Amino acid sequence: MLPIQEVFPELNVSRKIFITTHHKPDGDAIGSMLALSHYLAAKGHFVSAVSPSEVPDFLRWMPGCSQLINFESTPDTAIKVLKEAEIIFCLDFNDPGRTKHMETLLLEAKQPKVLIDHHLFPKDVWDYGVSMPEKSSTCEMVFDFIRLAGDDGYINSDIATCLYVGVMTDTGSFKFPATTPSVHTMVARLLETGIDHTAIHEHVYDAWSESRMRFLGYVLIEKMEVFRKFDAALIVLSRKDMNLFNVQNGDTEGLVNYPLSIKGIRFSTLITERGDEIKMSFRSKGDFDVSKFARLYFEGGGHFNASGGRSKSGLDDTVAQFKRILEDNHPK
Ligand SMILES: [Mn+2]
Repeated sequence: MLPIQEVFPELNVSRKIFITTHHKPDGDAIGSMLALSHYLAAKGHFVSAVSPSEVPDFLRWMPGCSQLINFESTPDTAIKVLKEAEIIFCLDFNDPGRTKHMETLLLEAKQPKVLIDHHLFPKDVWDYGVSMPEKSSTCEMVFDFIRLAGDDGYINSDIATCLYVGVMTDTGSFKFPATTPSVHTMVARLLETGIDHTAIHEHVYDAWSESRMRFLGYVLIEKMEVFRKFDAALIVLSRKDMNLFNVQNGDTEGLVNYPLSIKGIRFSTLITERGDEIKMSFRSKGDFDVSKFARLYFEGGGHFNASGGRSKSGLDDTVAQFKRILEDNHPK
C-alpha cells in the first residue's frame, strides 16, 4: 500500500470517485463518508457514496445523507456507479468482508483503491492508503487527509458537522483514550466553522423511542449478569427478548457500554441472537485487549477496547463457551 499522499496527483483532474464504508454503518462511517464526499465534490470531482446497508435513523439528518446510495435497497445503482468510478475510497474498515454483500465487487474492481482507516490489522488489498489504529476515528483521518492536501480552507460547516459526528461517536463523546490533544485541536477548528455541537449531540444521542428506553430498563434489570470476581459483565439477548419491546434494528446499539459504568467493571460483553447467527460485542477499559479476545475465540476483531465477534453455535452454547473462556481470560 503506497502512502496516502501518493494519490494526490491522481486527484489533480476531475475524477469519478466511489466512496464506501462498512456494513451497518455507525457515526464515524457515515460521517467520514459524507465529509470526504463534500470535500471531493467541492474540489470538482463527481462523487458517489455507497453505504453497504441502511443508514440508521439517528444519522439521517446529516448534511448530504439523502444523496447516499444504499447497496441493499438499490444494488443496481450502486453497481453502476462502482463500474463507472475511476478511484475507490474505503473508509472506516480494513477488510473487504466488512462490506458484506459488496465484498466480491470490491475485490474484483480494477480501479485504484484507497484506504483511510483506524482498525487493527488491515488486509493487503489497497493501492494507496493510511491505517492508524491509534487514531480516534476515521473522521479525524479524513480531516488530516484534507489538511495534508493543503485544503484546510475547504472545511466548511457541512464538512465540520460530519466530522464532528464521527469523532464524537467514536470517542464516546471525547472520553476514550484515543482522544488526544490533536483531537481537541481538530474540534476547535471544526467549531470555528460555526457548527452547533449541542444540536449535533442531541440529534445523535437524544433520539430514542419510548420503547427503546423501556427496553434498556428491562435489559439492565433482567438480562445483565455481573461477574465481580472477573471485573466483567455480560448481557445476553435472545430473539424472544428482542420481540418483547418491538426492538428495532439499532436499538441494541450501545447496550454493551452500560455495564462499564459500574465501578470496577472493566470488561463488558453483549451477546445477541440475530437470524441464524450469534453476534457478540466486547468493550473494555484499560489494558484488557478485546480485539485479541474477539480474534482468538469468536472470529472477530476491531479495536483494543472495542471489538466484535460471532459464533455459529446456538445462543446457549455460545454463552456457555463464553463463560468457560472468561474463567481464564479476564481483566482481574
Ligand atoms: Mn471508526
